[in-house]
Amino acid sequence: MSDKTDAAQEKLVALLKEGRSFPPSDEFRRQANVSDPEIYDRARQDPEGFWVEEAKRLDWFEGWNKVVEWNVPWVKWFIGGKLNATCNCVDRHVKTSRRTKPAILWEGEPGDQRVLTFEDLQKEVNRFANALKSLGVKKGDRVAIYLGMVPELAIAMLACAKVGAPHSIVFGGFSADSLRERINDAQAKVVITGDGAWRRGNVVPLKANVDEALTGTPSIEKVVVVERVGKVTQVDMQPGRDIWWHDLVANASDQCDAEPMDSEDILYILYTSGTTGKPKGVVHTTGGYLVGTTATHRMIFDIKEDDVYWCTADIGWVTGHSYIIYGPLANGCTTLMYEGSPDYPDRGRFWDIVQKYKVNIFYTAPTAIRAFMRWGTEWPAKYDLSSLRVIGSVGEPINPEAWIWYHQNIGRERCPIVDTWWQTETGMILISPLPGITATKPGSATQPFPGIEAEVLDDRGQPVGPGAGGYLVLTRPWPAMFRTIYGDPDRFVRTYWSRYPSKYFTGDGAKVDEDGYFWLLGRVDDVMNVAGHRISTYEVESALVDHPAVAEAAVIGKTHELKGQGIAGFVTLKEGIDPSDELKNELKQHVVKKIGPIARPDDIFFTAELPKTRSAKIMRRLLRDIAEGRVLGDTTTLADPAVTARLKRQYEEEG
Ligand code: 7RM
Repeated sequence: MSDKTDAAQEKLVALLKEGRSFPPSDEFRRQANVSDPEIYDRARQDPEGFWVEEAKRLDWFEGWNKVVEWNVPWVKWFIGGKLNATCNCVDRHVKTSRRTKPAILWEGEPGDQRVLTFEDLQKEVNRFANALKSLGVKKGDRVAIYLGMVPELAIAMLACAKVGAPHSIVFGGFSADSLRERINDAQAKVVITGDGAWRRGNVVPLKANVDEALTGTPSIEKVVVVERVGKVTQVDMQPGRDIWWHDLVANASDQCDAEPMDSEDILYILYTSGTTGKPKGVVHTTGGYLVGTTATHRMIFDIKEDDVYWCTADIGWVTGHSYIIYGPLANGCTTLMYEGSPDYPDRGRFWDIVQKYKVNIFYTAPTAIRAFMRWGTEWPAKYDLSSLRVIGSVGEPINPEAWIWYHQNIGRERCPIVDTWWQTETGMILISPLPGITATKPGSATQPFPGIEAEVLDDRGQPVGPGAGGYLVLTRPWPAMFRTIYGDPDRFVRTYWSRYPSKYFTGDGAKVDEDGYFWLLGRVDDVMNVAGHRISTYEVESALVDHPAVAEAAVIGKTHELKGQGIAGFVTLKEGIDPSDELKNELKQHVVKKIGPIARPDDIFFTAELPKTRSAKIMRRLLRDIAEGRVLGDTTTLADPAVTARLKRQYEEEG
């Protein structure tokens, strides 16, 4: 970082300490989609009316006869309404002047490019929808998708939605074991994958992983394989089961009628980590989800007809579902999909893409922003970023320093920053600025979106006062909320609706300041947030204990400069096994094998014993204190306090 920007940043950080906020400029406000704060009162007084207005912007085959029904925790929205998500994201735009407008701008990793207009997209989606039908996929059948960021991923999702088959997308960075578990939980009939995916010039062997996963997935009948990496990889096609995408669509018609879906029919299932080892299949339905994602996308990102919008997430996560595909396309917006990494071929790659496509709205994660900061201001400085109008952040709390850096070096002190809080479960953004209204404060996601009611409660369910920490809950239903955990309604009730009666428990800590602004404080459960990815401590522990050398393991999230949290594992070995650096690496690799590279522990620490309560529960809180170099918290419930004291000394010595 140059001295000049250092000084500028220091000045801004000093201003922050005085509680400075950043109101939208008059210029921005004048052109904003939403600029009148009365929207908040209007939505509070008549939330149903507010959402109905948004729902009317979509195309429905049949209207609803009731807006919402809430038998806590079971909710339904737009009851009796019939629609199809793909008709809304694609077909309806083809009937307008958007027909020849780019729907998807695709930038591939090795410099490949593809532009799909809404009409192109419609044809591709219809062909693949017909192909799915030819494989026997019918309304209600689950389809697993395990692909990199290629256009076929978007096409496959929209084709599933067109025929009414819920998709279950599994991030391409997950292992064969993780894929198998998700396929089996959803009882998927078909899996769509690729011969491989590009990652920094290397190939991720998607098809080989699928073959391994499919050794134990009786529900799978067919595998569709997209050719992406070609000759550089060898794939085995199993006759009768595996079909190339291009062969399948070669003779498929580009005409396909949409399946009319009930508002409450499942649009997709997406697995996310919880506090146990088993991932949860978050269920999203059609009507409310589309209303919620479309409205938030239009208002929060201030979308205009000719905008180029780029969300850098992978479609394997919810951010990609809601804010690369469904929200943007339902708004008829041009959405950019990038296959590669931010630092390949060099650290200017993102800014090169912004310049090349004249990106207007850019939405990324704090972990990426921290990496940009470390790489230095010279990278963005080389590029013309003047097309940018709104920039966003999602995935974890953004530290004020990173916020300021983003504001100065990417937003060039001109673009409002929207720090958007939400979850896989919420389906849509729930806490965020409206860029034409809200004065932002670096590090705060600011205020609940119109129609959303949030509270911060203490252990007894009482709202905490300004500035005090507590648990974030949501007290009213919103249209895009998840409806259940696939196949496990009890877990849905237990995890989210039992802590406080009639209130949705988010699992996040938060505080509210004197101005009513929300400050998110991170997870309060055993879920880690590693570079914006949700990973449960228990999943990693299970993977470690699965290794024959390991007797017991405790895993914690440890503050990490770039990733927000890194993964630290405290491991006790079986009798007669000697600790070694080779074994550490082997254990890390074992976790990669079991879960995927995103769960690779940063540190493994061997210990003879773990701190436990008298009822034999591992006290991760104390392990966190040790790993962060803090004074140990309350140790009165420990079975043997000497174990912890010894461990702390050993940790400090070994560093
Ligand atoms: C969209 C997404 C959800 C968890 C959530 C939080 C954290 C997400 C923010 C944030 C502070 C934000 N879905 N989180 N956004 N924390 N400020 N703007 O990330 O299901 O993968 O994760 O992420 O802890 O509970 S997710």
